[in-house]
Amino acid sequence: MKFIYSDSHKLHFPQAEYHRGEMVTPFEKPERIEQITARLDEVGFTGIQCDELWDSEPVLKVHSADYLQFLKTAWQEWLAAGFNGDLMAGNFPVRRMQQRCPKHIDGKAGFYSSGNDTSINAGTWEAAQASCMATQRAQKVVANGDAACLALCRPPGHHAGKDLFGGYCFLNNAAVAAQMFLDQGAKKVAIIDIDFHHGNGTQDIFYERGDVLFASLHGQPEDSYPYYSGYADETGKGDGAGCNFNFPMPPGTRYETWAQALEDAIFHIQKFRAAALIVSLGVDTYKEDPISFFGLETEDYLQCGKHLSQLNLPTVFVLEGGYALDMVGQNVANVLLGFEGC
Ligand code: 7XA
Ligand code: ZN
Repeated sequence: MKFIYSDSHKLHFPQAEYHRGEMVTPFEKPERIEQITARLDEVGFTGIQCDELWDSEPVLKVHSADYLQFLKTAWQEWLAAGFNGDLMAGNFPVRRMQQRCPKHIDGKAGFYSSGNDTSINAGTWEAAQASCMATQRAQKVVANGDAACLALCRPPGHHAGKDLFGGYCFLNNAAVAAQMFLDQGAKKVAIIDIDFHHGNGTQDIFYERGDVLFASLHGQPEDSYPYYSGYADETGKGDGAGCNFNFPMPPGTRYETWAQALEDAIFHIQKFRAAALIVSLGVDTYKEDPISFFGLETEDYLQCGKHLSQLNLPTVFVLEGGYALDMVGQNVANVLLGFEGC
């Protein structure tokens, strides 16, 4: 299998993250990609460096134009306001407040953000575009006949909504890949999100659309980020009614239980008759992940890949989370190896 990456991901390197009462080195850091690339090389996958410019057309179908403009100019506006250090949102338009975008960047940041966990620095916009471009290239590899391809995305994407960044995400790479299949003629596409965290951004984008099925397996919202979405009774609305499937699971969930949810999701995808599959591939379900609470083992990812291959669909894997640096490469590799029947 080929995997697509861009060295521009290194341009995004937030200084610190507020985590459980402390400022810490961000979990979502450049070394993640180095670890994964090294392991994928070792097991014989083919890495392709991607330097092209992105195509904004499918991106504008899943994100609003004003949000993309915000991302493009946010850093310059932050500097122009005289602020030092990374841009981080600190004020949010919560219940009963005005949903109007302020002029000042400090207010704008909160208007377009879901939390204070995701900072913007000088190279963030370029890195986010490169990450999205890697997805676009992987989608084209699959559209041109490869059974599957991995986009090694950094920053990740599944928490990015139509007009919101957060959870380390800016552009929703999985949504862009799905939109590309549709624009190329597919009638229906499925996205399965196996990251530990609920793919709230992807759900937001497709919640009222009937052309994309979204299924997410994740830590239950009672206990885990993003906290305010991911319940099983969120099933879609309007044209999208019945096309959204959430599988929230409690702390300590191990592979047997998790795999049952995977089978259920696969059953719904088969019934939907999707023409292509996008996998939001996070391996923060791993038992040693520092910010999550499931109990998957490294060998379980082989089985997971095998299950996904049962769908027998053209498949784009899009990297999301996974922060246990010593095993992140092997865990990602195992999903792909299992998918290929190794
Ligand atoms: O899949 N999403 C992630 O791995 C990022 C979760 C961000 C958690 C931040 C909580 N303050
Ligand atoms: Zn995650």
